[in-house]
Amino acid sequence: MEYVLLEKDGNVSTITINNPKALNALSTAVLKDLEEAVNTVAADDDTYAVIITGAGPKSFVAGADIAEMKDKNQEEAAEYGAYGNKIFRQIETMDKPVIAAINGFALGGGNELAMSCDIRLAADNAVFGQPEVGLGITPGFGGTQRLARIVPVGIAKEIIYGGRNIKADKALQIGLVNAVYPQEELMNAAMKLAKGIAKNAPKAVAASKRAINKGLEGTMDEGIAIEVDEFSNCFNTEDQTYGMEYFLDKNKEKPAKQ
Ligand code: CO8
Repeated sequence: MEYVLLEKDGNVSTITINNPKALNALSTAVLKDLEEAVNTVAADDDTYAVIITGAGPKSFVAGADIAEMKDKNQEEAAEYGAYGNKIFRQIETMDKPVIAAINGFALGGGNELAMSCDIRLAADNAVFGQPEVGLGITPGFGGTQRLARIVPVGIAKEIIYGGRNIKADKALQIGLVNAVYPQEELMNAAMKLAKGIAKNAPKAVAASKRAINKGLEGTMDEGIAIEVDEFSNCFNTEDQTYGMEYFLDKNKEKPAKQ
């Protein structure tokens, strides 16, 4: 892959978007590599948690590639939007927790990529925004939908209609990110969180992700029914058998996770 680095540390895979000439903007070529990396980690049974970040000290992802987008017609724009959305939806729905480590600009498609991840951690130099209306378009990789679900709807509208960027401290205040770290500490913090999650039963973490995500799409009763399914299915896993046996009998040897 030319535009994405894929690394593995224990059970944690890190996807780094690397398009330095355009502050890691998402051209079709970058999206293709991102898709390949996402498919690879999604299919890797030994990856229990994933980190997505941007290469370099300045930018996570500065959005879709404006130079490439500029001359698209309506049909081509819809195709480009659908392609990005397909990849982001896969990140959102894959059976592994995904942490965005936001190391600088997260604008337009960059903020949308971060929002398709389960958890967002930011460096203190991070800048967030949906500047699309200034370019004469709406957000196109899910920004109108995800931002309005992650932060209060009035705040989402202010950010999207205003097209004004916000800094990391404001992103923390509105709940767009979980935490802000000094730039040089961001990746260690993301890895520590990922490894902490990866210590738990991966099937139970995946089931929790499905229950939360699917539950949020429906009523409370539907959500509870989804949780009952996911919870009871866990009783077919060795993680449950051994997890509970180990809790009750500390002399037992802890087995490898399923
Ligand atoms: N696309 C293409 N090139 C970019 C982008 C981008 N999004 N962002 C930066 N670059 C390029 C610049 O053109 C520049 O190239 P060059 O060196 O050849 O002149 C290089 O990266 C460095 O950028 P700057 O010189 O501008 O760096 P600054 O530090 O001065 O500014 C900013 C950094 C503030 C991040 C500035 O580059 C900027 O505003 N970038 C654009 C941000 C933006 O508007 N992003 C949203 C794009 S639209 C979008 O994401 C929609 C998603 C859904 C699309 C679906 C469509 C169907």
